[in-house]
Amino acid sequence: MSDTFDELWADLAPLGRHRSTGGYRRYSWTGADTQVRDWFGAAATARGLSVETDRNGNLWAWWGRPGPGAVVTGSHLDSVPDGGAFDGPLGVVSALAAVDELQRRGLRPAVPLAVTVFVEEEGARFGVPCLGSRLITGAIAPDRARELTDADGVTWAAAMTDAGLDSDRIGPDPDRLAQIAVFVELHVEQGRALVHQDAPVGVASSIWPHGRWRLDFSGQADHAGTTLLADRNDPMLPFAETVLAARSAARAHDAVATIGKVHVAPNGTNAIPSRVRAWLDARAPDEAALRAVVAGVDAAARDASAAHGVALSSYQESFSPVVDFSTALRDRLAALVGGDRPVPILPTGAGHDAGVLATAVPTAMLFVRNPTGVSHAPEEHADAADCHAGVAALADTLAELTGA
Ligand code: HGY
Ligand code: MN
Ligand code: MN
Ligand code: MN
Repeated sequence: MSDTFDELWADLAPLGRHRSTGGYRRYSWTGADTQVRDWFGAAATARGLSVETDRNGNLWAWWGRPGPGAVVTGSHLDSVPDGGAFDGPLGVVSALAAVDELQRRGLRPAVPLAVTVFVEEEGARFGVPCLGSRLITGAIAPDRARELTDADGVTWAAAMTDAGLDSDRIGPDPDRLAQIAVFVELHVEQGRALVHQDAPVGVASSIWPHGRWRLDFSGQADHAGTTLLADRNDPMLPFAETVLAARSAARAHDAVATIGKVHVAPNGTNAIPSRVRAWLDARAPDEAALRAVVAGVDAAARDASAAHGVALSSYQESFSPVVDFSTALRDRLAALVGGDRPVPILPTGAGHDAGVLATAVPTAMLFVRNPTGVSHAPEEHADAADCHAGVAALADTLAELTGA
């Protein structure tokens, strides 16, 4: 089993990696995305799986005819800017290696089994995370998805069309959801709980509620050298105060808040900006705390904008309610993969397609130990032995759930 995982991993690893940062830039419907989608299609076909693309651009590789009672496993291949190698791909590669393991054991699923790759999980190019799974479940309106744009103003519809798909067909896929008896996603842990509990594999209990908000601070562009301070309406000032306010609001509510993406216009050294556009990513253990964090940030942004004669407009771009995975399924997997050792059952602050699908079908997640906990960065890592333990756990899970 480990050799097929290692081979798959070695084939995928170079695709979409940036030579100077070592990070991944696998953005939906770009050349790098085409490379990894083609890699997946070839690897799945080589295993005798039949590959299809659904109306929303998600990939499905079937073992057996697609049909009701299906057990589905998979993740995503797209990345954040300069992301790590494991976030997403570990779930896809482990799923293919788990199919190899079932075949090596001479097992055949008694129900259809599918390996999936969901599009735009990170929302790195078009802004809304888990777009592919949100479209399937109806969590986002097709027209809104079609009109999402990237930094260059390219719409999801245009980019999808350029990739050879028909964006007119995107939208809810109830027939496909009706086929799914259970969905299991394996993912690298984005934290250090498994390190602290000295376990290679864990099971997810819940996903924190989280969301993304866009804040537009609009001021007056002017000359950096000739405009007196008293005459300025500089949007950079309320923006800066809002960044600090986000940190204190998060601390006050045992939450996390990040402003990691900013667009400054016109972005000139000697020009006071006309506009600063910033994105807030906020997450908390419960929705009341999350709402309190966002309200705190919004109030601070409004007060600071008024004080500097700057206009503020804010938009909620995405919101994900708390996800509590099915305890029966969660405990069944923990017993199955743990053997004689208890398996850690962990909450996470990271969003996943499994969290979106959990609104429609029974869903579970397996986590694989990440020695440093670092994620969304080139340093993200999982040791080979732990990756192989994850494949074995996923293979055991699929064997059990498919009645193989
Ligand atoms: O942002 C997240 O939580 C996930 O990595 N998409
Ligand atoms: Mn991620
Ligand atoms: Mn992920
Ligand atoms: Mn000049």
